[in-house]
Amino acid sequence: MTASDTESALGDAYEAQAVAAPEHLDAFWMPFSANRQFKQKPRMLASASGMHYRSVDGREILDATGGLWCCNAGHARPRIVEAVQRQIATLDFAPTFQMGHPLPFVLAERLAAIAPPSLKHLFFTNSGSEAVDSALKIALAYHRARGEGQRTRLIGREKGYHGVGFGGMSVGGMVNNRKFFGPMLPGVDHLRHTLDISRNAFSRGLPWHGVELAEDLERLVQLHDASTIAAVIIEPISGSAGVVLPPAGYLQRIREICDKHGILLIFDEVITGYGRVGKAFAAQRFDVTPDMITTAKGLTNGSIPMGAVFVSDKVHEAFMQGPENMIDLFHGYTYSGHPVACAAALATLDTYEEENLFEKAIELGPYWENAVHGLRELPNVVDIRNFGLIGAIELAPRDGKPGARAFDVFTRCFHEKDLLIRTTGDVIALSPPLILEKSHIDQIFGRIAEAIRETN
Ligand code: PXG
Repeated sequence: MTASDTESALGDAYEAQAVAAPEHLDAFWMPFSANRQFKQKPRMLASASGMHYRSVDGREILDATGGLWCCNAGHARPRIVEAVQRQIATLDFAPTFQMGHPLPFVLAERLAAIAPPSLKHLFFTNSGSEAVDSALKIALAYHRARGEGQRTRLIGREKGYHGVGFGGMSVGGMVNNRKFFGPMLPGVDHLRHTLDISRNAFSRGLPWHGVELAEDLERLVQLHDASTIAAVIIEPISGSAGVVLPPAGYLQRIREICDKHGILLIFDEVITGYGRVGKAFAAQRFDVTPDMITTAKGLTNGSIPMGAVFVSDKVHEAFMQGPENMIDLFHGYTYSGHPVACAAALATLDTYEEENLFEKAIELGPYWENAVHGLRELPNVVDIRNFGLIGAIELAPRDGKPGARAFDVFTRCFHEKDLLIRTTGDVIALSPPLILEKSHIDQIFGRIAEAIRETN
């Protein structure tokens, strides 16, 4: 056997291992999962292409969740695959601490070009959680650099999800993500959430009621004093807590109050970024510009882990004072600006651009909206929410068993309907790849409707 025969035999062996159902499931402790339940009846994906996964038992599964809100351009896109393959063979790793390589510079410039005009500086991470913790640290250090180091308080919102670092968890507002882990960061407070089914059920697009909830921020300023508050972090649209939309005018009002009091505003766009709502970022769709935007997921189309914080000129400038030989931000990750992740991100941006994918949520939005609201009369449906290519169907919980009904719909969809959806509590949350066509929308809602009807 020649060396290249040996290599290709090894390649075949790796490939075979990646698509067959594994014999042993015990060692992998799965994240955010009911491990024992899963391991009794696994749901296992082996390969993917375009709008579909293929399961280890050979079924084609229609992906209505973009993986986990990441694969905005669909799966296994040729440009991304090739860019990653080439880059890993050219430069597998290079440090970015006091060293450089071209790609993060090129990528940062490309990203700045699609961001709101004042957000021109990019800090790279490996995940949304790290992007959030980086943004919170930048906010604290920004105030200190300007001589307002007493501004240390961080404000999040109920039902917010900002990942799982101690910072993101502390400003987050989902009870199960918080209650097991002790006191978290001190000096954090929360705005009330904006979900109000009693007034806004079955709203199409943004809900009309609730703009006054933005005044909560004014109330917290009265309680703590603006001089103690560093930043407010919110998702323009919350995803993990079950798709919570901002009432019309709410984000504008939050921006005004932040401006009035010198508080930084951070939009966590880990799920709304990269075309999910019909522009590159929700900030542009809602015409509200924050001081920082945190992103991940769609940045590389989910292909290689990467996150990015977009930082405003104003914030960045505060760090570029003092002696030039001083490190300006004592923060970073070994893999900040990893060459393979950068290559994946650049090819992802090319794919989005070539296929005009940031506009797809506007083009298909009305069809999507009609389709999701078409489920309104089904049993147990208590609310339907939508914006861009995001949809949520909220079911009434079973007595004493919150989440169980939606989870049954989810497993029925996977095993019997060849459809991947995502549920959180009793909410079915949908975020399909932006390459979908009307026929996929019909399939998604046809199959979900059957599953809801068959679930008691
Ligand atoms: N911020 C937001 C707004 C997110 O949605 C994170 C931060 C954390 O990103 P990482 O890359 O550290 O996971 C997220 C992640 C769901 C779901 O089903 C959403 C996320 C993750 C897993 C599931 O809604 N979002």
